[in-house]
Amino acid sequence: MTFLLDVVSNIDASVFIEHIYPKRRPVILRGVDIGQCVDKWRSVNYLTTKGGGMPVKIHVSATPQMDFINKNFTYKSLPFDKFVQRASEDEHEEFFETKTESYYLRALGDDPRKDKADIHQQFPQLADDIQFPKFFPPDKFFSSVFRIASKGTQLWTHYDVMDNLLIQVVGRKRVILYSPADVDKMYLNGDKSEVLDVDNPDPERFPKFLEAHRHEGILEPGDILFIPALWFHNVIYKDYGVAVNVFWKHLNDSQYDHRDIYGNKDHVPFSRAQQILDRALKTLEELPEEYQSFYGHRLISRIERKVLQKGKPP
Ligand SMILES: O=C(O)CCC(=O)C(=O)O
Repeated sequence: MTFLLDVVSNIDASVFIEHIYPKRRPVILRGVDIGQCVDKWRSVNYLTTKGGGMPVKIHVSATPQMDFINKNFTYKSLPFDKFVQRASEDEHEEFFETKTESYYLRALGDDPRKDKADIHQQFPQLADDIQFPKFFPPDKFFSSVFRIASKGTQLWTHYDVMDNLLIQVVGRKRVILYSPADVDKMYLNGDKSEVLDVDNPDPERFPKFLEAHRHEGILEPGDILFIPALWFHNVIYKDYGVAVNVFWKHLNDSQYDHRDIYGNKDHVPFSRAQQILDRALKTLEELPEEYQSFYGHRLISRIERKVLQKGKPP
């Protein structure tokens, strides 16, 4: 079943905070002032000249549908200006594998092993062009991530643990989201879904995915998509595209893994619960197999009863 994402126009911070944020549902926000980037960054020449030649690590793939689980792409490094030039064109004079290869930048921090991405740190020459809406307290800010890709690039379906404003600056983007309530239909491998082709999922391999509710919309330049933590999302760049997303913390600091730099490491209580479960399952191995199965089902029933009592996420 497909639902269209709600589009809400010209709202200010108080409407977002009081009426939209508490619902914890994705929504497209149109007409919010994000600064001059929408006009300025439309020009590839402006972006390359201002952005300069700092090396950036990018994903390069012969096919536009990028697959993180089977890694059908390679990581390469290019100067930022060269990368933007290539991402903005359909065919490349210089290339790594094929002249129609796709490029994707997910900007990293200064030290990619330790630091979070922050557009003000890595791209200060461009950062002043974009204004982030004041929709959350500054001390809850986590990271701001430059995302630039070739036309047609599709990013695998995944969830993040932070709340997210995906600010679309250049080009149109199709976004598809699935509620956390559909987690058991997503065929997860960590934070990523194994269902690569969300438009034509293999019914033999992924029968339950067909029952997931799909929430779909098109982002136009200047739109912002609010993606609440744990909502699965998949994007297709309908054009060469430039976006910045801002992650922030909805929960207390202590519930996030302090080693997380991407905003996708599971919450600390869940990681602890998983370790405890591993120990519980190991303990059951003291019994013969058919007893393990019996008590395993009792554990599942307990978890189901407990989770159902808490109500379903949106
Ligand atoms: O628009 C993109 O490139 C991907 C967005 C995304 O995955 C995110 O903001 O978490």
